Amino acid sequence: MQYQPQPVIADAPDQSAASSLADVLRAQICSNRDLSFVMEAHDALSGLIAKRAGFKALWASGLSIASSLGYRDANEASWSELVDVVERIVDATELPVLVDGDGGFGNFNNARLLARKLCQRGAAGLALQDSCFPKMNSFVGDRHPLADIDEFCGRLRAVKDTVAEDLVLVARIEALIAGHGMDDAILRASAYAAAGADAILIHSRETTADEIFSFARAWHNCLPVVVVPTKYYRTPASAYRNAGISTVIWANHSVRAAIGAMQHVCGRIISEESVEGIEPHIATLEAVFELLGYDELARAEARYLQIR
Ligand code: SPV
Ligand code: MG
Repeated sequence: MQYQPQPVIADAPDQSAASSLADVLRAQICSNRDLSFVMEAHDALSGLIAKRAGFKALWASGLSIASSLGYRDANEASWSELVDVVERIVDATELPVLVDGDGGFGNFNNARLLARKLCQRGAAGLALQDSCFPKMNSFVGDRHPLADIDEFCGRLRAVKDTVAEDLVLVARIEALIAGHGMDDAILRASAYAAAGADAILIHSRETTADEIFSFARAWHNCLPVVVVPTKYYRTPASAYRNAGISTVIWANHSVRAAIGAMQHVCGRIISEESVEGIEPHIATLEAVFELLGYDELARAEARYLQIR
């Protein structure tokens, strides 16, 4: 039988796009000209849903990933579990993913190892926060010991020396969470900028964005500012634009939506002993197959399975 060359695969992933995800993320986060929005993902499915909704970048949230793995957001999940999840999010979505790396899982050495592994798995950025290991979620309790400034700068420099421009490095300041006040937050921002951070994430547990805006005024956008409006969720996007904020991270809203929806459905099924009532309110199987690209598999089967 004569050999027939096969056409190239139309659905093959665009490798050239994958290699520049850090540049794409940098263009979003490090631009003060327009406000960017980054959406939480805790697995490939939530990443795909965010992509379909129109988000151009994802936040691999420590809280959300820990929750979906059944851990508390207190460094119970290991760095290798984190990078495994990140790899699936990147692979499925081909979007730039900014990874919540907590404090880097230890000292400078753990932080640079994490950064190298994240690069290998296709992450586009790493947010490192100035907390001690093990960290505790910023909204839990009042004990949030901060890292020494010079020690944390060592973590940032080690990451930068290891991955250079291949990862966007976001230095996250927990000074306001820890009750250290604005002067310490600004001091830390200056030190982290000098240590090589590409952007500053200033975190707050206040229910208004006032202290975030005070920080932005005092900081004068010396580096782009990233914010996480989890507690000050009533603040409109226009206020961030007016303050020159570069990026807003919606940090945990998909996992919280999923928890609410699953609790509701499980509750109804157990009380009604039937799934009839909830069927119109949940995703159809067709929607699941469409989201996960089963049509591509059907086309690939037609091309490769040689069914006669
Ligand atoms: C996360 O998403 O894990 C964060 C943001 O660090 S928050 O939980 O809001 O502190
Ligand atoms: Mg976190």
